[in-house]
Amino acid sequence: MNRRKFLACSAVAALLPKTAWATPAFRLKAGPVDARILSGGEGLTPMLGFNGSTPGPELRVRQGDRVPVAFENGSGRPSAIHWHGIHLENAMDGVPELTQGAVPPGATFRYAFDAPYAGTYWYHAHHRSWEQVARGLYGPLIVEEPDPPAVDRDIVVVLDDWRLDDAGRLHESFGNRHDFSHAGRMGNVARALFSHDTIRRGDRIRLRLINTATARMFPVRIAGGTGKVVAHDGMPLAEPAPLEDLLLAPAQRTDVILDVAEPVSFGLRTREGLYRLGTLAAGGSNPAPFDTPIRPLPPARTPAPDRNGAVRLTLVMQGGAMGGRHVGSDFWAFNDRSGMPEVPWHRFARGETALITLRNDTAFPHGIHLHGHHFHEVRDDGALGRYRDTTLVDRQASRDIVCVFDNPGKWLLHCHTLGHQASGMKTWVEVA
Ligand SMILES: [Cu+2]
Repeated sequence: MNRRKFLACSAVAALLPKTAWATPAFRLKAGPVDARILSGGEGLTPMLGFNGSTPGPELRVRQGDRVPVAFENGSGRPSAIHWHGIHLENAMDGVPELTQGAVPPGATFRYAFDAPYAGTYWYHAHHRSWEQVARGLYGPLIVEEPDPPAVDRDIVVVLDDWRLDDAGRLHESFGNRHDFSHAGRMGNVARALFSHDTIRRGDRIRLRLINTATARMFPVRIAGGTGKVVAHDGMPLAEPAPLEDLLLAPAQRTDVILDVAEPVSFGLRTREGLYRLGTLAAGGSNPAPFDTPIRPLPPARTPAPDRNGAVRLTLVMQGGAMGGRHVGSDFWAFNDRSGMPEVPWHRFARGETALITLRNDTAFPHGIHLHGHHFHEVRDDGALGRYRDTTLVDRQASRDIVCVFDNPGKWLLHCHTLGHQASGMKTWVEVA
């Protein structure tokens, strides 16, 4: 109930000329879909999706694969697709202001990129993203380890919210200035959507949580089993961490491995209590449950930072409601500058390490995303912490990150509250 399925995408090489692709290719056709967000008996929600569904199909590849994707734009508006978290070649990053032109309605754009690191990623529209992602143009992108951890089920859990009117249609308040200057477009319905929903008591399952919402932070409580957090933003933890309440900012992902004791429920923690996002019903029992400890995922071979030689930079988040300053026609700014500058905020030599202080001088939290790279969060004790592509900086707080800029090209750096990005909170860097 209340669960739409999004199906694994089949390889469709047969539909394309043999000479066009060396490996099986994916096809993503954007277009209108009718989504079942509300429970049965209530109306369908006209949205946009890929291959007939939102979320779009799960693209599942192996680490090191070349990933060709033909994007057919049947959405009726210009668009482009960003492959969030993948360290890919710059021309495939899907950012119309920076790396390509927007794909016109009816046209096809052929993406192709390598997937160097295993993990949980996602793809989403990056043109007028505050509207197109909210309309449903996104899906999961899973890069499997060469030797994946043994589990009974590998389940993608999309966390999202929607702003619906009484008839179940998307509220047409996209680009609302009040949303932009405050916390972004919040939905009035929130759910966890599962790629599979059959589990058994005694199963060991891998849960890949993805926050695809354009604005909502998801404080999530998982009940029904014991488990460990094994990765954030696709990147393995050196040691799995105890499963406690999670917090996912927009675009963040968390992988959990869980031993199922009973139905597994996902709750959104609110001031009014726990809001039910969804439940994996447990049918039957696994006759041979795992009795081994949950092991770390294989480590990613990522570049080692040179902290002694690091360039020091500060990026200050400014503006917004109650921000006490004007930033031109936009609401938000980085370092007194709103929107895309003509020149990059900083140019890095390829392989250069940077220590960047992200300082939030605003009254709202921001999840800051860097394209084409991951970076370490610096812990309070100064040690390198989680390795992420999107980091949450609380209101009136500051966070240091350490990044090795090893991927050449022009990379967007922006708030993933997409209305904040649209109204000023973005910039870019260049790696030469
Ligand atoms: Cu923001």
